[in-house]
Amino acid sequence: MVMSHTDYAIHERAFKALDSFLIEIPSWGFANTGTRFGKFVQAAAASTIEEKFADAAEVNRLTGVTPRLALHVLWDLPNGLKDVSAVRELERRYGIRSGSINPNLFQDQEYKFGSLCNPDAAIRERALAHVLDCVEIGKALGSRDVSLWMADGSNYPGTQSMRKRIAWLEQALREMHDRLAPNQRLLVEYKPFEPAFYHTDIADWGMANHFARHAGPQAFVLVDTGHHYQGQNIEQIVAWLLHSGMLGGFHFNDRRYADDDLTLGSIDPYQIFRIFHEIHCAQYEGLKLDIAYMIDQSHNLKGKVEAMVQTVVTAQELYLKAVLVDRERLAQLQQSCSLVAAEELYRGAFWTDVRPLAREWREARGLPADPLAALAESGYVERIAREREKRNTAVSSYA
Ligand code: LRH
Ligand code: MN
Repeated sequence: MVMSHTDYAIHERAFKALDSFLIEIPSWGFANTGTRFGKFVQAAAASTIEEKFADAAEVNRLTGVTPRLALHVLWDLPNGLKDVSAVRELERRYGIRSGSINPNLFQDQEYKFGSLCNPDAAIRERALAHVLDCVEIGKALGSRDVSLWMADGSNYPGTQSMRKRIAWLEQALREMHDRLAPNQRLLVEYKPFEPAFYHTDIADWGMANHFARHAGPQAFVLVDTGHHYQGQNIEQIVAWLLHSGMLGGFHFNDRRYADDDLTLGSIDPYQIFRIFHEIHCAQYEGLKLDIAYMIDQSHNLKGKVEAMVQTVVTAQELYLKAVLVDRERLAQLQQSCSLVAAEELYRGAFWTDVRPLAREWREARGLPADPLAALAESGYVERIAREREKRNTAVSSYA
């Protein structure tokens, strides 16, 4: 089939985009997770760091775009720096590199009233020691990003000084920043509420932006798509962070209500398309970007490896749809305020079925055309379920 010049240009643009699109997967996405109302155990779930690397390797074998695994320190390196050599061994054995290092400042009992924002200076010190350990773990593993989310906040008005907590956190993040190696970055993740339900110390992009700027030039903002109030224009926040050079990365997931951590594109695929459009426009207009694309989901009901493969494929497809927008033509229509024509061009790309193009790219790169079908044919999930089911038994109730 002879391709027209336009088709050829689109084909080249699509292949170039898919070649550059890598997405990091979370170790915790393979583990048995639940809600406060319970956890439905899956026989195939990963409960050791080795099993998480094995599952990540399977996802990368099938998709070719997930060479890095995000690690959550207390869950994956419970002994901190002492676990680094074991993780390096797993990296070699499974061909998967360690990705972002996620400190855990929300699990320990002493963090009841906060960690880096706790009124008790000794508790703040211990929290700071943990994040500084995470910086050292990142250096030892050659990971670039230390990705910080804090549950810190309060549940009742008048019970905490929000301004004192701002000052304590500014100080701690500055000390953390100053410990970073030249190639490391600190990503500051915001979240409006949960588990705190009156105030959260890093509640929105403005606060995260302030703390990142105050910490230093290697600190940036991380946008978790599930961490926004209903009706918030997330792609506008992304446009602002692109404009100010403060966009460090994403935690992709989907939601109907709050931080539901559902699989990407399952509720509002158009949301992710609108975000990718802002990024492609910025690149098209010459902005030098360094964005960490990461998945942050908890697969409470779907099969965990299946859900991860489905999510990666969906992310590729939405990234590709946004690449197809004719930016030159759109800029003209925006300039002439040709609203309907601009919207039809923009939305037209979203309506485009890019799955044949994505399949073609996979075949050209020696990858399974349909990763989900290849996973089913591989028998991988059935095999790990047999190997792991004895360890994956039912859990105790919430209360
Ligand atoms: C908090 C969050 C954070 C992770 C956790 C697993 O809601 O998004 O990024 O540490 O989920
Ligand atoms: Mn997150």
